[in-house]
Order: sequence, then structure tokens, then C-alpha cells
Amino acid sequence: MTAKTAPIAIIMGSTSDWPTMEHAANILDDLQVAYEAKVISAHRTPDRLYDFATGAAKAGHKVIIAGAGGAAHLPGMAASMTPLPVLGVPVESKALSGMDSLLSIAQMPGGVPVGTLAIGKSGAKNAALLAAAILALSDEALAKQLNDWRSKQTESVAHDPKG
Ligand code: RP5
Repeated sequence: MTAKTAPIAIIMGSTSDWPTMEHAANILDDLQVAYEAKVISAHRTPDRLYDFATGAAKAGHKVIIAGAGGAAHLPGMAASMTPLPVLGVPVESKALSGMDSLLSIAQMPGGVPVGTLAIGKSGAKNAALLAAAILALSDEALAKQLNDWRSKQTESVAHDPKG
């Protein structure tokens, strides 16, 4: 059987981004959406970035989740080389608590969009939920999975603050 390319690619600038980006992977596991996770650094491995981004659509990916911290150029540079939607996750940096990452990812020039999420874990989770919602537009089974996930989340919220 030919291996099918995962619809979602999760890319990140460094292995040090994984503790944040694994929250995106966990959501996709819950939703049973296939993904590939790869370390691609805009600065340390520019050729790897070029090869990935220029080939991502042809390879069969549908949405790219890109996480990076500090001078976080990975999502924007990926977006400049692919027609696929790119969701950027600002990873919390040590020096500036992720404000540098957030601004680097959000402040794209008009014409090259990156859908920018919150800094850190919430951003990674929401990037995965948004990526799944994009795929669910043309996938009824996934739309149901996503609705079920949201219902479970709603049910899990306590009424009593003391637990
Ligand atoms: C960025 O630099 C990465 O996305 C990471 O968040 C940050 C620090 O990388 P390391 O020095 O931990 O490899 O490119």
C-alpha cells in the first residue's frame, strides 16, 4: 500500500520547540488526524526549509503548523514559498517571554499571510484545532470528531470553582 502523505505538517525551528509543539500533536492524535512533525530552522537549515516549503503542496500536505521562537522567521518564510495555509505558533522565548516570537510571526507584510496564534501551549493547541477545522470543511467525519471534542470540553468545565 502506498503511504499517504499526512494532511498536516508540524514544523518547528528547533528540538527545543517540541515541548510546546507537542500540544498541537496531542490534539491531532485525539482527533485522529495524521501529521508529520519535522525540525526545520529558517536560519540554521535554510535549504531544508526551501525544499520542504516549495514541495509541501505537491507532497500532499493541506495545512502547515509552524512553531518558532525568538527571531521567529520560520512561519513567514514557509508562507512565502507555499500556497498552503500556514498557522504560526510563537514559542515562548527565554529572553523576551515570546513577545519577540509573537511579533516576528504576526507582523507579516500584506500579501503573505500567516495565521498567528497565542504564545505557547494555548497557541499550539489552537493551531491544531484550527488546522482540523480547515480540513473538516471537506471532511464530514472529521467535522463530527471536532464537534464531539468541543462537546467533551464543554462538559468537562466544572460549575463549582472548588472542584
Ligand atoms: C528558533 O530559535 C527556534 O524556533 C527556537 O525557539 C529558538 C531557540 O533555538 P535553540 O537555540 O533552542 O535550538 O530558531
